Amino acid sequence: VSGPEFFVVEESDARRTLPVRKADSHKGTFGHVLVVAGSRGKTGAAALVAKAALRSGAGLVTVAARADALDTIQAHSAEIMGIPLEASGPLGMGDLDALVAAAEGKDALVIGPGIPRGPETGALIGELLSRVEAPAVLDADALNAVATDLSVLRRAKGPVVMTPHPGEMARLTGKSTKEVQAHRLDVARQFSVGLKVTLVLKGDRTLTSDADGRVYLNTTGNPGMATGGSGDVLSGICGAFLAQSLPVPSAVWTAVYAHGLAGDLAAAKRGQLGLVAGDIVEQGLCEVWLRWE
Ligand code: NPW
Ligand code: AMP
Ligand code: MG
Repeated sequence: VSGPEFFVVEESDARRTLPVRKADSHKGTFGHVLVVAGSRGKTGAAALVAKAALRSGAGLVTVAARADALDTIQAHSAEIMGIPLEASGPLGMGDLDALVAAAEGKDALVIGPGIPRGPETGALIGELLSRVEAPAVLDADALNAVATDLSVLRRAKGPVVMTPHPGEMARLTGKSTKEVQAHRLDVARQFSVGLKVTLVLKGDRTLTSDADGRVYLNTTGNPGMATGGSGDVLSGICGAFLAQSLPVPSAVWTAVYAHGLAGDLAAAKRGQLGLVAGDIVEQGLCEVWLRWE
């Protein structure tokens, strides 16, 4: 821990954040995550988010996706519940009522990995967040969707967490990926303070910057995690921690730490070349929890 506004997250910090599961707890105690993710051709993204959330202690996980993708998403895992979005094409205002209904009673939302994105998707996400109090994680194509008009996020009722990789951060800020990478700390801090969100700038040494400009540096993870779907796993872990009522930003920097450590433990079994995103969930996360229990 170094300086009043800059912290290096230690394993003991992350471990302390996690809730102890009391003997009389039940699935309702651990929250219900709504995952708005996946589409035909990108069903895996939604499955990875949902499985990561289930393996990170969420009580229940429901995926809302287009009907032509939902069966395939659910086929990845028996524990995933589903809500079909009956319209067709990219997500837009026509999906608002269904998503507001789906969000009712949910404790956290994860929006974005593999969603069908179109011209109305950003406005839809803004409108949804203006009607839902639960914390929301925006990742992947939800970030690309709101990038055209970030002001839609100012109406959000609950805490907003955004998890861009450097390419997505470039789209969010209008900078080049190279500029983002050259000034990671300043870019992350300026964005999170300006929009009053918790911003995770991913990559080697992921930074989590909170709405007050405190920045948390992560030291776990390895280049074996540079493989399709790794980020989708992180958004699922974040969603599970938020659904379990961990506050921002500690829910977020703990998720980042655990995700990287899971990647390190999975790489020790698979090798960095052999590592795939599903291994972070299946080979890594449970090892982290065992180590921390
Ligand atoms: P370059 O090439 O360096 O200029 P995109 P995506 C940059 C879903 N998925 N450092 C880099 O740019 C996702 O959830 C579905 C520097 C790279 O070419 C999304 O919804 C899967 N640059 C959708 O697909 C598994 C970096 O960004 C470009 C960087 C598209 O997501 C895969 C790629 O980013 C995937 O998760 C870094 N560390 N990281 C499934 N199984 O269904 C990234 N970049 O164009 O936003 O595409 O991230 O693949
Ligand atoms: P995404 O590009 O959205 O799939 O996210 C990739 C995930 O893998 C992020 O959590 C990154 O921090 C992580 N990752 C990718 N490359 C590296 C690396 N070289 N070192 C550590 N973590 C990485
Ligand atoms: Mg991603």
